Amino acid sequence: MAFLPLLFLGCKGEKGGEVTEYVSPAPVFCEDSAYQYVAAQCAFGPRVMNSAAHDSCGEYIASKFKSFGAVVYDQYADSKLYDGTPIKMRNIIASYNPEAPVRILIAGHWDSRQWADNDPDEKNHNTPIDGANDGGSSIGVMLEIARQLQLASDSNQVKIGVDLICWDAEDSGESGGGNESSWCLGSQYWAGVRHVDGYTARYGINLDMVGGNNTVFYRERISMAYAPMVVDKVWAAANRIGYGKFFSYADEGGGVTDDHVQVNQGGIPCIDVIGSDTENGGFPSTWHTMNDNIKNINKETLKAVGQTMLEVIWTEK
Ligand code: AHN
Ligand code: ZN
Repeated sequence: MAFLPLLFLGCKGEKGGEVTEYVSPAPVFCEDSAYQYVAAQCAFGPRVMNSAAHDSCGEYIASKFKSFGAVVYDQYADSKLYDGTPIKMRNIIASYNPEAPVRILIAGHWDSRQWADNDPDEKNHNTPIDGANDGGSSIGVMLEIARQLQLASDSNQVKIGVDLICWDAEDSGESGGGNESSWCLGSQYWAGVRHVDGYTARYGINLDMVGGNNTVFYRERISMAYAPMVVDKVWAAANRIGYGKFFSYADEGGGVTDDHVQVNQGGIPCIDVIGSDTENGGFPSTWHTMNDNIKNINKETLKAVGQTMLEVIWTEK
């Protein structure tokens, strides 16, 4: 019995060498906070273009980022939906260490779709959606990242620049395929006119539908074509810290027209972390339906993505 404590002094691997457990330098991502930020966005009502709920939620998002110590830039711009409707867009960019030359960007859209045109019930096809997952989840995760960037102890402060970009007008595109340029209007604008002259980043990670049930992330095709090293980096980070169940290496992912395409075309390698349904590998079952609401937000999914993002940020040199 007296020798028992010795068993805990060290761990020997198969070949007799010391095995040390991986200790991440990243802080702990709080999924309860992220969830609250998703709920807060949904409480404004659907964030559809040109609506009061949209504008109030934009104020909420910008003020939250400011309260977490970010330098916040606004990009206001006029655009038009595919049917010709004029819209007022606002991209919101929250920057940490704005002077740092090495930067990474994490992004997601904050608007929600004005038509539940994938709803099983046809009479909902012109009803706006809450976009809890489609829009809200990305911003919820980004707000919690911002809170952790501020909260980090003096000795664990991130030294690289981090930009959290909230795209507007991503989700007013024409469904059915074929009209690719009708989507992602906010990021299209930003790809041409940056929030800071000459802005660039080492790479980008776009988040889309990162808070649903039965969610898995596959290596999206366009990301693999433009930024395979970034895909490798993010999937390796997730798998290293125990989220391999969410970040799958299976060869399932198709290509998706999303905001990362614009960032890539703007010259910054960028991937899309976009949720797929574990059942059929397609878009989540709530996608563009009335069920995309706070009741169908899953904290475990928010945690897997949020903790992976902190891991990537805190291990970037
Ligand atoms: C298309 O349907 C062409 N793109 C989907 C991008 C998207 C919409 N992500 C969320 N909502
Ligand atoms: Zn959508």
